[in-house]
Amino acid sequence: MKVLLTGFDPFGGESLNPSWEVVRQLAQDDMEGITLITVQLPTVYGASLKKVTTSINLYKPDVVIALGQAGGRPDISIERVALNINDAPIPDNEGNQPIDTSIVDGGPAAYFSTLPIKRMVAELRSEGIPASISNSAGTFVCNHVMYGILHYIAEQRLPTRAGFIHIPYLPVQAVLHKNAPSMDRETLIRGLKVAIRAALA
Ligand code: PCA
Repeated sequence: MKVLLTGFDPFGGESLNPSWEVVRQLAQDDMEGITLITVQLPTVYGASLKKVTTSINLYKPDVVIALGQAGGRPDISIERVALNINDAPIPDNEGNQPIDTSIVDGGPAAYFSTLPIKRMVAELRSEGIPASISNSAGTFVCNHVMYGILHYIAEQRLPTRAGFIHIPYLPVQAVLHKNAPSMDRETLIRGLKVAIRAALA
């Protein structure tokens, strides 16, 4: 099984992005039976999408899992749905801040994840890792990428399954945000391995 796993570069004044920290580590760990392709996406509207669709076209993965930071969330959240909207609460890493624009003009209002999201949550919890389904990936670059991946797969009629996972701050980030929850690196890495296996099962 070939899995394309993506993480983002830091944004919003953070010095790191836990999504890339996790992806970077997983690239070095061997996961039996899985060919893992890892790509870093810029936290930039448009450019992120271009890079991920180019990677899908190049590597032809069976499964695409994109990861992003969701500061303030307490657990590993498996996204259910991506909306056809860009509504940036802050500028992206190139200063773009689209407000209420479509990702794809005339595209469907939403796409559902094609990963087994309930199974992924159940497996994570059974391994003692806090996880839940999320019904909104937000309206920033993560939602943009999730929508764009699912739209590309639909348009190209690929058999590829895809979805998005948001993860909390690392403790080293959370100390700078009063009362923010965090999850440690080891748990995130273990959790992502469980989630990837569950997605492929
Ligand atoms: N999180 C942002 C974009 C990049 C990232 O890691 C988001 O939730 O949209």
